[in-house]
Amino acid sequence: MDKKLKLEIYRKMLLSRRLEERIAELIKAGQAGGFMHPGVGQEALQVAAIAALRPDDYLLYAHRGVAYWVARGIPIEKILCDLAGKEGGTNHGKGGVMRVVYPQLGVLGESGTLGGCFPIAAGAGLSIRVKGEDKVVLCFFGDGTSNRGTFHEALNLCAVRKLPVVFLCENNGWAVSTPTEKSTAVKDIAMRAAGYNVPGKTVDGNDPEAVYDAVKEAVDRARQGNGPSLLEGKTYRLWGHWVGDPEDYRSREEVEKHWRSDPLPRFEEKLAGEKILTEKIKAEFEAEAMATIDRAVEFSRSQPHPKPESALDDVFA
Ligand SMILES: Cc1ncc(C[n+]2csc(CCOP(=O)(O)OP(=O)(O)O)c2C)c(N)n1
Repeated sequence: MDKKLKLEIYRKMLLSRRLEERIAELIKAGQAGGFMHPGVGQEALQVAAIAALRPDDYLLYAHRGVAYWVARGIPIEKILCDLAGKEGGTNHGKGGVMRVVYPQLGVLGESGTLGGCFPIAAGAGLSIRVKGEDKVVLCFFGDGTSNRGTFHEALNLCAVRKLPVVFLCENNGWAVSTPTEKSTAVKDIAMRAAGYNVPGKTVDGNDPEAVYDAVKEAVDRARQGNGPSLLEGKTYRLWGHWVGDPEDYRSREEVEKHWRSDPLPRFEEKLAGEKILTEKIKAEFEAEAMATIDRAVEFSRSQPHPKPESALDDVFA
């Protein structure tokens, strides 16, 4: 990563963190609805991986957090409108925050039925092949979701057909209240790559540089026609499964331990040590993030809810 890219990744991680903090406030104040799964602590993995894509590549994100959208460049006001069920959202206020879809930037959405993303990713990969394009699909998913049958079917199909799909697991150690070791027989999700004869790699998901390098390598490989890869970033969900989760299934000590490897201050310190991030730049990024979020909140407040008679618009079948 060059200096410019490092700063851009840091800026987007910071903006994502501040946006999630604001969204949590709005939800707690009853000013936004929907079911928000916070991604606090997983921003390094999400932002750095997306930085390795081309603007015309496809993205299937997982259900956790806002950093995917911030990283891909979806306007913040649209995200807030989706959250508040307002017409200005990417789904015109009809899908909530778990249905952000932005085809202009290849963002194909996610599946609320976890595991639904995998066949869609394989299908997008197949469409690229049929059309003779050189795009790539990046598909995020959680460790719990990797136990769905669709994961295994899609990975096998992509491997056999050498489809350009990069599967990226955000292993945060938990699936709601179930720790990974109680649901999953392998220690590392990437070990499953061997079963499909594709490259598998586990990296520190809280280290943006390690994530970027691994994803870039897998993306380049897929683009050159050499097929899929299975990557995994080890990370941690620092907040609850949802905003308001009592988190009675894990200890305070465990959570506190992981706050000490929070990727945001960690990257901040690294970039400061490399003399890339100065106090002045940091202050500018903070101010810019807050102003962007304030403007977006105001915009979403000014937007109407969708009209009841538009309920069946955009229904294709
Ligand atoms: C098929 C299906 N089963 C269950 C759920 C309910 N659910 C939503 S999030 C979640 C946990 C998923 O865990 P993981 O894949 O590890 O991702 P994480 O939430 O930890 O980011 C579950 C069980 C769902 N949405 N879809």
